Amino acid sequence: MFRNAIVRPPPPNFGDGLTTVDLGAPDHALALVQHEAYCAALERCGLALTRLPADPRHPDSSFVEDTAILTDGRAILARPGAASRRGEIAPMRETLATSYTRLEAIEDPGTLDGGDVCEADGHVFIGLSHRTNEEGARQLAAFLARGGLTSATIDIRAIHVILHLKSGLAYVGQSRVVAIQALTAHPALERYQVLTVDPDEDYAANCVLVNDRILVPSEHPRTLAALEHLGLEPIALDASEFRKMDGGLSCLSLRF
Ligand code: CIR
Repeated sequence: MFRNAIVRPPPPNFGDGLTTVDLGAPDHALALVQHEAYCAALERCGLALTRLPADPRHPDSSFVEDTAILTDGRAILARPGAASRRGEIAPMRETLATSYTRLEAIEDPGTLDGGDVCEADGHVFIGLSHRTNEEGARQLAAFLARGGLTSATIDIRAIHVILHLKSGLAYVGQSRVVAIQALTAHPALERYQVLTVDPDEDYAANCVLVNDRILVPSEHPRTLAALEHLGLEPIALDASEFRKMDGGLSCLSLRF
């Protein structure tokens, strides 16, 4: 059960952030509207929000999920694979210090983005990506093991349609995952019921289970219907402006 979330709105220079997609420049005013709707949805799911101020020093800083990994009572600061995002960690350390007595951190030469970490009821999938390296994954696995959690790595470096593991994989409870086709047959998912998204709807694999609701990007009707079929209650949210910067719904909050 999540009770809290940390969010940070996109700064005016949000379009100067990193992106690999060619969807045009994001509209900042619209991104703010979409971010506010996202925050309202989290509140509807029962979460209390810590709203951090926009940080123009770091254009990608609205993607707070990448800065830390939060499990029951434990927190570890990430070490982003992109050098331009490393400065996002110190402010997050201060924020998390108000909720966590002990903070650990991924150390050099490890790199790890929170978007590569997918928790599934006590078991954690760690993506090896162009952002998260083997050393970062090893450090995280050791940290998780100390808290009684198991983990497995999933190498996504050859899957060019996703930036992070969670761009293509979501845990939706009761041993069920939503995944893009390229991940469906991965041995790490053997024991799970896999709902494969239609290739036209890859972006919807980044959906977010928040207590008894699930956040889904709008305009992905087949995924939405499939989730409803599983008995889940979706909240559809437009994330078009974040998508232009390679971001999805999960990236926009740290939930704990
Ligand atoms: C980046 O490239 O780091 C940002 N523009 C997007 C990060 C998206 N985060 C995520 O998928 N967890």
